[in-house]
Amino acid sequence: MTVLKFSFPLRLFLCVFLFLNSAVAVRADEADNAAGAQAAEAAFIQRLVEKDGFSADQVRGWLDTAQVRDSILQTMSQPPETRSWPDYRAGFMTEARIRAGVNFWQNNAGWLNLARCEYGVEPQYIVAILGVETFYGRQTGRYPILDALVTLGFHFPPRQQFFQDELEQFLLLAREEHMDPLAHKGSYAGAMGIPQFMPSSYRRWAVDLNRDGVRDIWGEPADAIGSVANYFRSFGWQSGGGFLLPVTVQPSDQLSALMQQPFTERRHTLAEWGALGVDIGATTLPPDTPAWLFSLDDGEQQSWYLGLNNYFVLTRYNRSVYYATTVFQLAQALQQAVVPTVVSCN
Ligand SMILES: [Ca+2]
Repeated sequence: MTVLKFSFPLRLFLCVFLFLNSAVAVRADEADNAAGAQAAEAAFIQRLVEKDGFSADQVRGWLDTAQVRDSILQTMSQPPETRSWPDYRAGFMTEARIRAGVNFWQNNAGWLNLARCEYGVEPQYIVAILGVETFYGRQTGRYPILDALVTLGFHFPPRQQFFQDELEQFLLLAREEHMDPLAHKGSYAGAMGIPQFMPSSYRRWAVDLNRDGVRDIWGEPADAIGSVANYFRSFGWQSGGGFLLPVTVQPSDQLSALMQQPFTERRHTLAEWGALGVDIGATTLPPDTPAWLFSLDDGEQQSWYLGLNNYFVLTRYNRSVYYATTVFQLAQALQQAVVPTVVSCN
């Protein structure tokens, strides 16, 4: 290896030169980013004028009012979830969350029963989703939705199209529901209200369960409950349907390759899983039942499961098996803690 040696004045010159050079490069990057954001905003405004009938001044006004939040960009740039399954689960399956869930269930039993009758979704899964998402509405987010969606739509290139689309959906929602786009807060990613719906989900699936003329998933638990139930039904929820089958697995190259695929891609019928070396044991389920294979490692051993239809629907809310399994287990804990009521749907 050749080692270059420089005199002190030359080293000083090189240091200053390199520092100035990098500062110029950073400023050039910032200028490029600013120019890119400006161009994207101009295209966005034009789209909303032509496609949705907004006025250009109105959209420009909202974009200029929004505050770009560095803390949101930092959060989005963090590496993905690295907690172990036991740590993740322990963060949600607390006594306080179960107790608050029982209270929420009891306080909203009538709405939960109505949602069960109208959408066929059992109460414990709705309550569990709301418990994991926002502690039953206590933690619905502190960022103005407009700030979050503008920050990610124009200053976070990896997902900018998704967030620009959600911003468009949010402005359409505000117009339809007579909401002030500046008035509502949510998560750093723009998820809103007690069930944390993104704007596109709000427009598509939110319902006015309490029939007061407003779909309000921030302030009305009834509407939050109905909206989650409607969302689940839309993704194929089966009343009384199954969730999980514990299985044992014969390791093979084929299964190892399958496990490299995303969870959603690991779909086979029970008969096909059997042929792939997954031992299901005794079951009354038909052999053509679809199921998705996954495993959880509790630190001591790896446990294998086949997720059934309703488990898969839970992953439509959040694609993580940690998330879906936690919702399922919280639902079981809630069901055990609540005295069931007799439901009449007439
Ligand atoms: Ca309502």
